[in-house]
Amino acid sequence: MKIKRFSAPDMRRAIQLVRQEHGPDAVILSSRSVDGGIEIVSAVDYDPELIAGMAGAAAAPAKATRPAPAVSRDEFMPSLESVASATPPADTPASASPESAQESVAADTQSAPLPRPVIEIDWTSDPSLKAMQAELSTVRGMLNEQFARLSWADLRAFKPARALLLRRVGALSLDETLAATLVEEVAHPDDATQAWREVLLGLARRLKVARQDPIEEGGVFALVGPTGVGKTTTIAKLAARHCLRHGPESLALISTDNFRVGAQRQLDAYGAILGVAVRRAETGDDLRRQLEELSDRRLVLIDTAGMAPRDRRLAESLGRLAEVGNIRRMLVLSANMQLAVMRDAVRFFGGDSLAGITLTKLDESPALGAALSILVETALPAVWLSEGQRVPEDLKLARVIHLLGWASDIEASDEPGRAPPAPFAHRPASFREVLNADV
Ligand SMILES: Nc1nc2c(ncn2[C@@H]2O[C@H](COP(=O)(O)OP(=O)(O)OP(=O)(O)O)[C@@H](O)[C@H]2O)c(=O)[nH]1
Ligand SMILES: [Mg+2]
Repeated sequence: MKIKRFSAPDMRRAIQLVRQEHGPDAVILSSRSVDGGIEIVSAVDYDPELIAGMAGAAAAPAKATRPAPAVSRDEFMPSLESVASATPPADTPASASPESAQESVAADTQSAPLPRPVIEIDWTSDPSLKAMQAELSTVRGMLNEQFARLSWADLRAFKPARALLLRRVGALSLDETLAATLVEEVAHPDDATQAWREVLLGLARRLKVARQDPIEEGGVFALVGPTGVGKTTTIAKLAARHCLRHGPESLALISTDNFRVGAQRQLDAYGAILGVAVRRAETGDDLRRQLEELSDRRLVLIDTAGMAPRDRRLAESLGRLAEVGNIRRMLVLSANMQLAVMRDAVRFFGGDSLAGITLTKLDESPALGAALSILVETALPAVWLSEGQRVPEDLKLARVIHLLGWASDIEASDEPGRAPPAPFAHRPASFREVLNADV
């Protein structure tokens, strides 16, 4: 790279000098008015990295406090034509001598006035790159589809028994990868009964449930989850069970749902029926104080406001719970939610810090696949299962056999001539026989 400083009485003359010396490829690095004329620094064989390095070094102290603006190559290096037509800025300080028409400036000179801005070209917003990106993602989608078809065709051609089994497992609406893994693990795919048993056992091995009923353990539980999944109803069911076993004195209910009119009243109504005091906590400090006062209670159940996982207020509400220690957060999910929605809820309502998952509305769920998949994916224990609106009857401590019973009975009921799902209570015995195992 060659850099030179040119001085001339006016811009037109200066440009001519640049052209004569550097030719049409010259790049103007800077221009300023000086006593009796104009001074231009230009370059040929331009090396942007060298310039950026020099400019960056020169601008380093300022960068610490304020980042340099991104400057495109065109903004940074005006063409000869645009500079020629521009008038030099009036307030630019003059210092160089006008006498010398041309003064050589070495590329490594310390004294040359070098441009200050750091060059940062944002290639990611280049339209041609964006178009290419879009095209690549279309091609990837098409390839994925082709591969998916190929694998199904291959499976049918070379492993017909597994293909049939995969179709049967598909009726459970499990996550596809989980379903494929379960089928792959089957040792006796040709024996349909044995193969189905192996699939269910594979699923059973992956499911966790609470060892003991948390109501018997006691402690402080907050039920969290999306809107309308049945948090308050589940609290009412748990409270009623607790009252039946241990009396109302050792139980307290707290509502932190301050967002909606009527939310408090719903819990108050259940509290009044059971003879249990219902408290209200508006802030983290408030909640801490209430819990201190209730430290002699065997069980404290906290009802929270139902919110969409991405709701801004969720962070505030969860922050309030996190401020106070020793609260076990129980995520409530409706079994008929889509798997993607469940994943979102797990992520936003606490992920690994959750104590477990309670599934509601099993009675309204055509398949349990999404619920079973989220339990397998998160390795969180299923705690309670709710299968209706009746308080307190329609709640059960989750057991693997219940979950599998629901899933497989619903699957079986799709077969013509099969009876619809039997009521919850009648399933386990026969199901144990099918599995021939203690789950
Ligand atoms: N079918 C059926 N309905 C249920 C079940 N659990 C709760 N419900 C009903 O679902 C509706 C919502 O229940 P709530 O307990 O108010 O739900 P929530 O999660 O507290 O709702 P928000 O506080 O608004 O977020 C009510 O009509 C309940 O009766 C269940 O297991 N099965
Ligand atoms: Mg509620």
